[in-house]
Amino acid sequence: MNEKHLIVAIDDSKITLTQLEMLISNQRKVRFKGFIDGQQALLSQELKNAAIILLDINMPNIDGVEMLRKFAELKVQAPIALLSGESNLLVRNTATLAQLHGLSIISCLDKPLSASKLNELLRMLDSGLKPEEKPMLCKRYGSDEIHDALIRQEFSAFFQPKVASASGKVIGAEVLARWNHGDDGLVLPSQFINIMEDNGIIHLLSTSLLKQTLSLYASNRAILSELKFSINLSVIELSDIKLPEKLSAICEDLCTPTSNIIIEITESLLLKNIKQALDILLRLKLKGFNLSIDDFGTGYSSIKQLNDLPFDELKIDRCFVNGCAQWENKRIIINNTCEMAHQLGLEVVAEGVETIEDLLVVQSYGVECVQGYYFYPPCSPFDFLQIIKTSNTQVLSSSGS
Ligand code: G
Ligand code: G
Ligand code: MN
Repeated sequence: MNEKHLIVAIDDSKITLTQLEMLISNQRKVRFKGFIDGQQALLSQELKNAAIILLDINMPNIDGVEMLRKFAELKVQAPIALLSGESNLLVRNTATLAQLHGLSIISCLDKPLSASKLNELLRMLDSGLKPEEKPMLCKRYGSDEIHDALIRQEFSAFFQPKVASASGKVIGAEVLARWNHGDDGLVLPSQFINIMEDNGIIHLLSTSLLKQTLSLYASNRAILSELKFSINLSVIELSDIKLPEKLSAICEDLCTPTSNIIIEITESLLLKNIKQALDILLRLKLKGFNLSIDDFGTGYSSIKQLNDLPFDELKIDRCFVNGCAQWENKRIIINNTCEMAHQLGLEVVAEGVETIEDLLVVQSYGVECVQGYYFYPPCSPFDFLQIIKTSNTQVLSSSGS
């Protein structure tokens, strides 16, 4: 089996392809395939096997914009780096379009590509594409299978540490569901959350994860008592008028203050049934829970509308955070969101911080808390406890010296 990463480049300039081929031939862990014609690339097997696709935007027969549309139709998974002769608004807007297509744009590169830029790209390839984080996109699970797995308690809570922007201290964690599937290994939420929602069983998952989190907390109070745990609730669960009582009863049973729990609700759909949502959110607040608005910026609500809802925290979606050092339009959105959120008394969390450059940008806008692969990925309860044991003593000893 060939273990080398395959880099595919599509560019109508033969010089560019030759130059890329020469640069890449110096690398041990990668191989290269260049296409001078987009149509040929679309029909090729290489496109499916690519680890990265380098795509020229300006091509005569089939241009980069059309290529991206075809990539989406073919469900191309590989991250894409856009190549262009000049970096301008057109490249940025093309990247936005690709994201709307659900494609992942990792970079925009000026031509000619330098060896250092290429190395940066290869480093991203090594760090960003961990196989355990790659969803198994082909397999679909049935609702009965998922329901049985819930009863067998095959879903477990993973924890992604949240870090205080100013001190670097771990101040909490987001609880993320993982399915320990007997045959398929660790299955990610994108393969079961929607099905659970459609079949009215999502509350079973939330309850199970809340109980697992509270048990972990109760047995490790000495190191966890100061931390806040964020649980994701589906908007669908806000149709259960008894939700606040149910969740607070679970906290009481496991002797954990509700003030240690943050409830995250995604922005999209939230405003559909505002009357009922507000009733439930207000009573969750009265019972002591903290409320967070998740994936902010991806739905249709304005921050003004959200002001009517009793939220404590706003999480800026990772599509704005990721690459904000590079993209001015992302920085403008983050800056404005932070400003308004702070005026409304909300704390801001930046999700999906992967690089030091993006971290510095969000810090400069006064984001209180950050979450992302730059610090920690989602991890098992065991790994999470190890992190807490080591990280916070490190912060203490470095701040004390
Ligand atoms: O964990 P991942 O890394 O893949 O999470 C993907 C998405 O699934 C996130 O948007 C997250 O909000 C959602 N998700 C993860 N765990 C849960 C859960 O327990 N309940 C709900 N409703 N959504 C979850
Ligand atoms: O609920 P929400 O959509 O916010 O869930 C967080 C999701 O983001 C999870 O799927 C988690 O695995 C993922 N995630 C966390 N940190 C990063 C990161 O730095 N980069 C990327 N690409 N995803 C991340
Ligand atoms: Mn979340």
